[in-house]
Amino acid sequence: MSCSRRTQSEREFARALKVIPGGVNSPARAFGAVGGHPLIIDRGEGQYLYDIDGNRYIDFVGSWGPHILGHRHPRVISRIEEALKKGTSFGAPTLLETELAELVAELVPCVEKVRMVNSGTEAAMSAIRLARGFTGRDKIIKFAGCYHGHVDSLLVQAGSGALTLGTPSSPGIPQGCTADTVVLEYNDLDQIRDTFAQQGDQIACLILEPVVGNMGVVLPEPGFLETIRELCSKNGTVFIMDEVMTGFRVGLGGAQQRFGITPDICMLGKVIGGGMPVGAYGGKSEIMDTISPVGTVYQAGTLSGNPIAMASGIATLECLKETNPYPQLEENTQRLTEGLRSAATKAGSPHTLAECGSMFTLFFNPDKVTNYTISARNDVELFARYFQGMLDRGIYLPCSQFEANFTSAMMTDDDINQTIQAAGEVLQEIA
Ligand code: HOZ
Repeated sequence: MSCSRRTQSEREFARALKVIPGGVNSPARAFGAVGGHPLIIDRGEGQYLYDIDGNRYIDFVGSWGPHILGHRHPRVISRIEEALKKGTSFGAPTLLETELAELVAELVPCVEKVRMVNSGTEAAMSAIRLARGFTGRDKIIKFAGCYHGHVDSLLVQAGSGALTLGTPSSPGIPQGCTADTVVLEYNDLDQIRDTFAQQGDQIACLILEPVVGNMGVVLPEPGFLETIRELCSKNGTVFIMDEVMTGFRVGLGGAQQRFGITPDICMLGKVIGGGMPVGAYGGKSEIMDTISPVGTVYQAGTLSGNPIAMASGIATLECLKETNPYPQLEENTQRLTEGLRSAATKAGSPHTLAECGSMFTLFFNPDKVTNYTISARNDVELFARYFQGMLDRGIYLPCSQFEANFTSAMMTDDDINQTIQAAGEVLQEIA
């Protein structure tokens, strides 16, 4: 299938540019690193996206993670429709909020209590404030290449769009906001041990992505999460896992269940909203009860726990719980990455592949990517050519070498074969 006719998207993007900065409502979508213009999407159905020119694409973005069940899953849509009949927002408690909170507490190991917000950024901002309020300390540890939304204190050597667009730290953030942020290299245990030895009693929290999805997929090396758990417990530091991407994605109980390491607090987003704007942070009651109105750490939101978003999240988590698509998802993803690996080897492209559950990255880098320094050496020009070649063949990938690819439960053998075949052609072409 050739999808080179994208004239309507081009025209409509030019129109958007006049009234929206960069034509997009989030910079990661702008195609800045790959050239050309974004597709303007008309609709999604299962594993496919359709642009306004009528082209169909196999979707490996899945709205950057939420659509593990594919687009417009019938159970999700019908639950949303049911909720819509009752009203869109009340600013008062509903049964749906308790129902989703109960599901999250049942499925996610660290969660005893959970607070719903509207995005991953909001969850990160609130979790950091909570940890500081709970411990009475100011310092936080984050890792280079991890991305936790556009929170001021965390937008330092950040991944995702910040890394893609070459601005891993942003103007507009007063120096004071990041003065208490200690940035360390992912997977470097010596650095972490030294930092705790020197300032352990001042560190409110350590925040990380347990499997990084925002400098491409980077896995924790054996012992990394275990040692962090130990050091945090010993030093009275709140261990925050950012499971916005990995939650309900690398397994029903997220990365914390997969690796058997329980943080004190975790952040959730993406899959928990089933495609609606939801974020959440939850953990031990002892810590969560520091939040207002039980405690004094303030955090609020007019649309938090929105009934339509809750309905979408409940349907998604119930469906995941009942159907357990994870083994199949993992098998499909492995078959795909094996195919990509042999296509890249055959074409002589410098590459490594990383995968976890239904997340993966084909790195244009001959070295195993274990941290930000190595990921920064990826051949982004080669990636841009690969991306465009795949798009022309009806395969929609994240428009950045530094974002995770996601498979969905709707993908068939044919979709996987078609993707491997396309990659083989493109990699030969650009070699
Ligand atoms: N946070 C997303 C990437 N890791 C980007 C979201 C978007 O631009 O839509």
